[in-house]
Amino acid sequence: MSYQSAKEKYSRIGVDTEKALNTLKDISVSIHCWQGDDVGGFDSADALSGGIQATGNYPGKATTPEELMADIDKAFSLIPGKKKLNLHACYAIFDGEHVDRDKISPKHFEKWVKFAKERNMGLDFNPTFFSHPMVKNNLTLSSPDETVRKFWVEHGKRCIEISEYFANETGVPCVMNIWIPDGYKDIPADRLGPRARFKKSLDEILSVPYDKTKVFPCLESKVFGIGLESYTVGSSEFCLTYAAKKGITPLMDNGHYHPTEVVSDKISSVLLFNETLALHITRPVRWDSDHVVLFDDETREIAKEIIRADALDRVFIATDYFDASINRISAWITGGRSVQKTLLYALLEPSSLKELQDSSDFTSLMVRSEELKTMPFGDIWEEYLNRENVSVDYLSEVKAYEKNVLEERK
Ligand code: RNT
Ligand code: ZN
Repeated sequence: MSYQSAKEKYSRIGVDTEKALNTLKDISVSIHCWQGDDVGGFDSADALSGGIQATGNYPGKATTPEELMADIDKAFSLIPGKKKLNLHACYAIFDGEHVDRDKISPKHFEKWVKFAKERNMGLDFNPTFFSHPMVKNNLTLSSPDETVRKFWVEHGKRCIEISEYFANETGVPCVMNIWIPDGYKDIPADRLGPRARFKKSLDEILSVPYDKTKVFPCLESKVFGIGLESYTVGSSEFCLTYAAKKGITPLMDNGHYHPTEVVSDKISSVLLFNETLALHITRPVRWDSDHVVLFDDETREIAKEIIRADALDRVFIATDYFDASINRISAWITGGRSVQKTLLYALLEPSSLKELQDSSDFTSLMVRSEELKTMPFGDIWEEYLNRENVSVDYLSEVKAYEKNVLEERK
């Protein structure tokens, strides 16, 4: 009932809600596994490092692969749409023998592949260049110590092989994102050297033969990390230029820029010079705090830029945040739904707005844009959830799971 009347209202402004709903259900969003255990992983006892931080101590955190998988199942059952699972190398599962990160291989991810296949899902991957004793003086791929640099190059190479294994097994291409924390707390005496070594390391990693239709290596830039405030090796300029020159995919995380810079404004430029673009959608509060993604202005603007550019087949959309202060399953669902919601909101934007801009009718553009904000968007969203067989209210399900499963964990 309410959907029918909302549909008519949108139709009057030239928007086809059926088309929007059909497009949305096929947009794949890669959900990060690391919200489930505060970026802990299973391969080492080392604390989270690399200038990133998960704050909070909400009870019930997953501490085994089985628990994390169960939590992912719960969260995914309440997130509508097509999903991929985004894994980090530190989530390797060792049955008995333990190998270091420069020696990991597909067999350490067999259980994840089985998990993904049973759910008809693709897998994305990330080498883990942090939380490890071989991170020396906050450096990995840019280290002046050849033993350290080589160790991490090997890790990167192994991860390309694992990514190709994921793609072959699941039949879905694997997006493999390289992010290194490397940087300096205080003013460096040499800015060029570390970046030159990083460039060389990347060239070495990417020299591993891989099928470019199956593995999409990405490079994620950053502005600063905690304890690494003065200099970041993998800056925006470095990563954008490297990716464009090498024909790999640049990755933009919207927590990785100065506070008044917005990723929504960067997407169009990057799309003009790169085949593909990858995004980490997060919510920075004053810094790269990785709060849960909400249905907020900037996330909506990011979604609009993807849709307006007609670039759904060129943009890899992924989430990246970690809040340990609230129920982690709820954090996953709220963030996952928010991304989907912003995409729906963007799909419901009338193309006539562009025409108003081109005819320089900025008065009408402002008025029409404001009118859009009170359209019955919620009714279309609810219709989507119903069609996806996902309940509108997830809080009661999350609370029940907390009581029955999370509270039982010691
Ligand atoms: C860190 C980057 C990076 C990580 C994950 C865990 O600032 O955003 O993407 O969040 O790799
Ligand atoms: Zn990120």
